[in-house]
Formats: sequence, C-alpha cells, structure tokens
Amino acid sequence: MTSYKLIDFKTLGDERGSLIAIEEGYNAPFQIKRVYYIFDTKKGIERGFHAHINLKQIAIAVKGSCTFVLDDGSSREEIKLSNPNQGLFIEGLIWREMKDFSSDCVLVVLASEKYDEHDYIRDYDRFLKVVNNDS
Ligand code: T46
Repeated sequence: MTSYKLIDFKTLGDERGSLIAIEEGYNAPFQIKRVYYIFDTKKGIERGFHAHINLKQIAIAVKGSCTFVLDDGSSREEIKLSNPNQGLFIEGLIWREMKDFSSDCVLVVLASEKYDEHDYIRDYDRFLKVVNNDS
C-alpha cells in the first residue's frame, strides 16, 4: 500500500505546558523500531530525494518548520510541517524531498524498521520503473 496523510496528535496540556505522546496502535499505525532527528540544517539545503520500499514513517517538526515534497509517480504534493501536534505518515513507494528548513527546525522521524540502505530507492528513474511495475 502507498499512501500518506497527516495525523493530528492530541496535546495534553496543563498549567505547566504541553505534552504529546505517540503510541503504537493509538496514534501511530506501526511498531516504532527506530527514531532519528534532523536538525541544524543549513540554509537552502534540500534532503531526501529517495523512496522507500517497505518502510513506514511519521515525521514531526517538533520545532520550526520544513516542507515535504511527496511524489507517488504520477503527481506531486507539498506539505509544510510546522506544528508539533501534527505528524506526516508516509507508507510505501512515495518519492520524498525535504526543503525550506527553518534554521531552528528539529524534524523527528519515527520509523517502522531499523536502518537498511537496501530499502532505499535513490534513483528517480528507478523509482518510476518500480512504481509502474516495470522492474
Ligand atoms: C527519510 C527522510 C525523511 C543512518 O545511518 N541511520 C539512519 O537511521 C538514517 C535515517 C540515516 N543514516 C545515515 C545514512 C546517510 O549516510 O545518515 C546519513 C544521512 O541519511 P540520508 O541522506 O538518507 O538523510 P535524508 O535526510 O536524505 O533522509 C532521511 C532518511 O534517511 C529517510 O529514510 O525518509 O529522512
């Protein structure tokens, strides 16, 4: 299955401030096996430029903002992440690029699998072939 969607996380707040909890089966539709975060991104830098074969992920801009470009092989959409109570869930063969990082952006990503370079498709033409079942 190939899809992406925004997930709204409930903010638990009290007089001390805010807290968001992410739990498998509640607001995360997979078991979380890995967490990584991207920060201190230099001005004008673009990242990503790949798709994943099996990985499911949720990306959250816990501070600052950045924009994901998502491409399913036939159309492209841009989604700006700028709120810690919103996560971008990506599943299946979606080509992704990230851009417009604010200097304070901290992008946390929850992943369904451990790091595996074999799960990456880093060549756009190969991505199109795989998406179109040509290889
Ligand atoms: C994704 C987007 C949103 C590791 O060794 N372990 C890891 O868990 C990760 C994520 C990366 N790396 C190594 C691989 C590269 O040598 O860290 C280096 C930078 O990774 P990459 O160039 O793939 O980073 P991005 O920002 O282009 O992509 C990352 C994720 O790799 C990718 O899964 O969907 O963020």
